[in-house]
Amino acid sequence: MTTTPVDGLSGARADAPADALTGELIAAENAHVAHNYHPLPVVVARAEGAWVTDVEGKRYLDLLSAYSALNFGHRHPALVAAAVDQLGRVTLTSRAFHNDRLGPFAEALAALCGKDMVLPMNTGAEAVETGIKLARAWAYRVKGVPEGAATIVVADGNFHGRTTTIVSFSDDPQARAGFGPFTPGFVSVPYGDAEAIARAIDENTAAVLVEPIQGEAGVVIPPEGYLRRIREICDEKNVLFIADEIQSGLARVGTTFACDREEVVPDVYLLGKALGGGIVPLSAVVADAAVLGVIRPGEHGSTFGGNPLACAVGQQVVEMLASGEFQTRAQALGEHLEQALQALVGAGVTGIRVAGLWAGVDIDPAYGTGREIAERLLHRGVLVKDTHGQTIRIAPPLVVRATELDWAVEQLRLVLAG
Ligand code: IF1
Repeated sequence: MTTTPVDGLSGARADAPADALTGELIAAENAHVAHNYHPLPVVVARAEGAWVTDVEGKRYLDLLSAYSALNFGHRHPALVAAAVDQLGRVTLTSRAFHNDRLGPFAEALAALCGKDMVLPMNTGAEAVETGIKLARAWAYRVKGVPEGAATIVVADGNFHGRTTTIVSFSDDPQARAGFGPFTPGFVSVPYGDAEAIARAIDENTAAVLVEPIQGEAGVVIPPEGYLRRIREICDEKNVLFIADEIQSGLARVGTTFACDREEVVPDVYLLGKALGGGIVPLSAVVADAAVLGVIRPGEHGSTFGGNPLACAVGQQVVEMLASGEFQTRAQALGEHLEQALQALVGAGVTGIRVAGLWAGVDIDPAYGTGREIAERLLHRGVLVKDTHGQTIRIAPPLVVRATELDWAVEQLRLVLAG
């Protein structure tokens, strides 16, 4: 775990950038915000489309999209309009009462997923936690697993959020150290190996929970047929297939869902991030009534879950996905990006993995760490995030232009060329 030395007096990072206002704002953050992140030394003040502007007026091409929460770009006009319109009506009722946005949003989202029902939450982790509780309740009330005995099969290298139950089945020491004791009831098997899943399933297994493409692990794409085989295994063994599409979903990989790449429909979709349009936190668990119907009044919920402001934005997101234009753009731009990145393999890049407009780029250690490359790219006006040491993730807003991608890859080539 790398920590940048923080000056106890000013709180400024030892690597605080030269610009005074940037330095002041970072110092204030260091003094008053928990150090649970190590951000790049840039302070964003404005953003539009694929570009952000920092407090010094410098512009950067955003290739992270807030980890794919900004698939539609910063402040997409249609999404801002939906939010502003709803701000003038009602923003929060709680689910103690109905509101006029939740039903239409849930109907539209369920239709997009080819399912019956939606349980609305706020963050991705809440959707994952809801999926875990749903799978267990379904196991006890439908499958007949003895109460308290349900297990869920997960994959090594997973990332599903930061709650204590979720990190209970993480194999990342940094995500777990210091946060035990952990929640039992999870069995982890190698990612990409469907037969390992089959072997891990027994009579108490409620569900299989996987990312169709692993994000935090560095855009790890499973072998062709992996998702289809999970579908078959879950059908054979009466186990729920839960797909965490919180990062891979909503057009990011060139299809509405990553599961669509293998024409697979999971029993449960976990959605989040871009569902809120990059404006509000919005997540959802989407399934048929035969599954979601097991949750009874008073058994689960959230103060903001299903609030009218989030539902208004979420319904606009669903509408924007209905045409397929963002999916088509992601696929076409992803192919363009892959071609450009391929030219760097052997020249500072040791490997690339691309699915739609989502790439993992492995940096040759001789050229620096992922973090060092990200810092050098920052100074060239490109924002990326490193992961697991040597990999940088590239996930531009789907509104990015091909010429902007070319420019960004050229900046990477120049950084690697030293
Ligand atoms: C952080 C990672 C990405 C997710 C999947 C659930 C969640 C996430 C597949 C939880 C969230 C975020 C969390 C954020 C950074 C980012 C991340 F690096 F942490 F792992 F994208 F890869 N399922 N991922 O990717 O959703 O509760 O955050 O809304 O925690 O640093 P959330």
